[in-house]
Amino acid sequence: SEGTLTNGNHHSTRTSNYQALREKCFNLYKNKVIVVLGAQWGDEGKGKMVDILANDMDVVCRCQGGNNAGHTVVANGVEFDFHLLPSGVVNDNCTSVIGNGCVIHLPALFEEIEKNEAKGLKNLVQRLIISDRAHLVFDFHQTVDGAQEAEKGSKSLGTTKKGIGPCYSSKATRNGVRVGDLLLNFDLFAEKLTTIVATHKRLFPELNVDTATEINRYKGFAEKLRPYVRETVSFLHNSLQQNKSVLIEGANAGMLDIDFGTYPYVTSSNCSIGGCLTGLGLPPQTIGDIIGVVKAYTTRVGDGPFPTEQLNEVGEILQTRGQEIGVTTKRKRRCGWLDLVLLKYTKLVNGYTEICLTKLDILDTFKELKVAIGYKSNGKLIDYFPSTIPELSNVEPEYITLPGWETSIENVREFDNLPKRAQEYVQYIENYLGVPIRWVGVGKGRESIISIN
Ligand code: 2SA
Ligand code: GDP
Ligand code: MG
Repeated sequence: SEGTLTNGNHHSTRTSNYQALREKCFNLYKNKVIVVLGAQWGDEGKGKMVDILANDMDVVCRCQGGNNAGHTVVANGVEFDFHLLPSGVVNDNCTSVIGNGCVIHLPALFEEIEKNEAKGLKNLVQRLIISDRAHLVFDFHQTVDGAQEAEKGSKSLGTTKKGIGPCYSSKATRNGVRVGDLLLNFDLFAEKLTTIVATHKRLFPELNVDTATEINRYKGFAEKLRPYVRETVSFLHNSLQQNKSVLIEGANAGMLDIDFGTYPYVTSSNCSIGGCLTGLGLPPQTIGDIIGVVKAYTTRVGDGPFPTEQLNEVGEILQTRGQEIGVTTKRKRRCGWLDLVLLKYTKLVNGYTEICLTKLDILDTFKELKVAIGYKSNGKLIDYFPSTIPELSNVEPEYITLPGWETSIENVREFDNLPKRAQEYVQYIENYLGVPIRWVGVGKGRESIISIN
């Protein structure tokens, strides 16, 4: 009878519908989203990778973090440093999206827009879209960030003091103020701001906020912001439906992820693949290539364990040759040997399909290179990445020593033209991780890249 699956005809119709629809659900859109993620502790050179790919992209999105990030792009000899703006803004044909998972300090956003317009980037208002669901970072969040760091003293996290943690805290306690709140009903916005300031004043009695002045200031910001804001979930899905190419630029990195990083020495967002989905409203079927950006050695800015750190001449050479200085805070970055144990772990979480290996040129002068290929904990090799600070702080890295190439590679553009020993270094990483290395960076500029395929 009607509606039962035993009826021959009906059964076949139902089956073919089911299969066709299921197929459609698996293959939502023709184009898949490309993702660029930091594979270590940040500053791997994501900005440069995004800039190279953005040439062929219609849309470039940020999905998490705020202006704690610092992404450098050197395009046609001009150096840009982006903090909240997606690095895709360098490309005139790209639309840039700041997604719902991001946190925005409006004064810094306007400053960044103005600074880059002065450097020659045109018409940002026509090609920058900001999610109405993104949360606002207020000045008091930044003050609280600094106060919490000061309170921790020698146990501080080494944050950028951009208010990232306190803002994501407000979001999680559901006291946060979103971009949409500022634009829709200003009285309601003022009420929310008053409440959140009062809450913070109770927690931090020394906090000095002139709420009335702040409300007034935001009245001006609201009108300045309005032309950029829209609902971004439908925008992105419509773009994909129209076969537009979309790229996600991860900020910070896997080891700074609030769940998978070296907690509590992490940032306050998911900087791994999960953040791409939650920070933009994309289902997993939309994700295609996941590019892990790996620096040819390891750096970390901020506090927390770092098993392959070299507090010696090696670390100093890496720091100076690599110009390892924070883009946002100008802090010197801590430096050490490449850590493949760490990379294997972030590969598990992120599922890289390709790797971009950056800054290989920085290793040009070394006679020998060490690479960590195992961790010993309490004298035994372990087959997992430690999840606690005490265990990670006490692991003993096991190193392999590879010969250096001791010659400049900055002008090489073909993999086969790299010195044999440099090829072997790259090959070793690829074999260990089982992920193809598709690009090798040999200098700062857009052109300083070797593409392998
Ligand atoms: P926060 O400010 O709450 O996100 O800090 C928490 C930890 O996350 C680290 N963090 C970073 N690590 C590397 N690069 C970042 N961006 C800037 C850069 C950093 C800078 O590109 O150089 O200029 O110092 C970044 N942002 C956050 C931070 O050091 C803490 O360990
Ligand atoms: P991001 O946060 O991952 O975008 O990286 P940052 O911009 O914070 O730091 C990377 C630094 O390395 C920047 O100064 C880049 O210009 C530079 N860089 C990127 N790739 C290479 C490379 O292959 N060689 C050299 N020498 N510098 C590079
Ligand atoms: Mg950076």
